[in-house]
Amino acid sequence: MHKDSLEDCYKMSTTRFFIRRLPVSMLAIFSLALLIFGAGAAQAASLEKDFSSPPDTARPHVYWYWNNGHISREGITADLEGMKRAGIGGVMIFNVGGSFPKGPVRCATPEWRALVKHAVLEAARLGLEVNLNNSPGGWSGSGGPWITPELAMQKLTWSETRLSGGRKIQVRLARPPVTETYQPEYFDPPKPLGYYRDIAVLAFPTPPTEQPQTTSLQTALRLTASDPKFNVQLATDGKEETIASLTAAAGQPAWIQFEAAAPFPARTLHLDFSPGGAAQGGSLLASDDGSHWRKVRAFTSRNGMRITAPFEAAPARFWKVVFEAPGDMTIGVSEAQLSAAYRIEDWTGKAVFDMFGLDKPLPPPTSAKAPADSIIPRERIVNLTSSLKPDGTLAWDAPPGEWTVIRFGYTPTGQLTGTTAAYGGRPGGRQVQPGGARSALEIRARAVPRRHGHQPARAGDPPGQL
Ligand SMILES: [Ca+2]
Repeated sequence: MHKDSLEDCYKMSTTRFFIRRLPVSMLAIFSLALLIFGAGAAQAASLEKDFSSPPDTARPHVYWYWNNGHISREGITADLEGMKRAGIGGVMIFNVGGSFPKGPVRCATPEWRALVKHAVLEAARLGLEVNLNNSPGGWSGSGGPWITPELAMQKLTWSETRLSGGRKIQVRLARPPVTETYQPEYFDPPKPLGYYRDIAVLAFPTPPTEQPQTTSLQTALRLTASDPKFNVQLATDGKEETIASLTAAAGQPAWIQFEAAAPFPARTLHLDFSPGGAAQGGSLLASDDGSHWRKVRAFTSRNGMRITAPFEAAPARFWKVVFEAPGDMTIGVSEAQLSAAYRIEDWTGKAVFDMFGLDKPLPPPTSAKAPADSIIPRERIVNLTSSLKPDGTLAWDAPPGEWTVIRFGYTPTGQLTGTTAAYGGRPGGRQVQPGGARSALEIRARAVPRRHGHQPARAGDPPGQL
């Protein structure tokens, strides 16, 4: 639009012209005057009145924690009457467990439901609103005792079997590691679980670095450490729960060392740490004589749990892991292994098998650097799933060569929701995969009376499912 016609347009309306040219402060005064001397006078009076005596719709709501079954009719009434006196407008009932010892009323029992009903009716009497968190057990909207093992959150698990081909094979494949127990409630002893289902059986030619002649060299490595009290057995027994403590001498670095009788073609360093006992990082060094060292690579503990660090280096007789750690810190080594097999850097983190460190960036993919003899061509992978019998026996006419057979399955993670309030006489809460949430919501819906909030309850009201 042309400038002149734009001006004309403004002049067509005196008010608009006036307003457009007013400074902002003048506009504010003009608006305020309208508010005070017009209809705003009544509004101001109402605002003052509502401020001194707020309507129910403006009153605050609060969380109302029911601490692990410590609830009673008298307590509920006293709480609600106290909140009413304090000006509270409504509550959200939130059952929690956590570190509270169990109280007399267990969550989701008929007794508990009767108390929820009592709370809702008492709130209605007092003109308070009631909301319920969408799970009976605290932050456990995704799980509870109604979740059976097959609905629980699962993880992949597998076992490996090495065998020589060129013959008809009949072998029992080991059942992969399974979550055998879980602890359903805070103070309860563990209960059996042991749920497992097969997914697939795959076979592939065993890479040369993982064949017996190499793995036997790996097994023969001698492990020593800077700390004479370091328990080598605990660091090499294959169990995460057994831990070897490594304490540095004052002013000296802590280290462990692998020694071979002949140059060993190492390709991956594996370290597992105890919870809270991880080194911040460190370096891997190699030597031919145990005196003159060359640096192979550095590593850092991204998640404080585990390190899988591949590298390319010439075979050497001595391999030393030097840890970075504060001088007074004791490192807890669950497992330490130097392997001739190549593994992808931090593969357990990339597969989300590690609980921690997910907020930190993963190392870049290194598969492009993988040695050619460690790569398994897709076309060499044989699917043997249909040859697995229910008892775990595999019948296979195996082609010549060394083979690795992997039996994949799944088992519950064993993780529980928290802070789960105690449940009455049921197997206990398990976290679930999506789909189980519907069950949680159904349980919740059944607990809510059909009449609540400001609607006063009357004799003969439908009681819902309480
Ligand atoms: Ca161990």
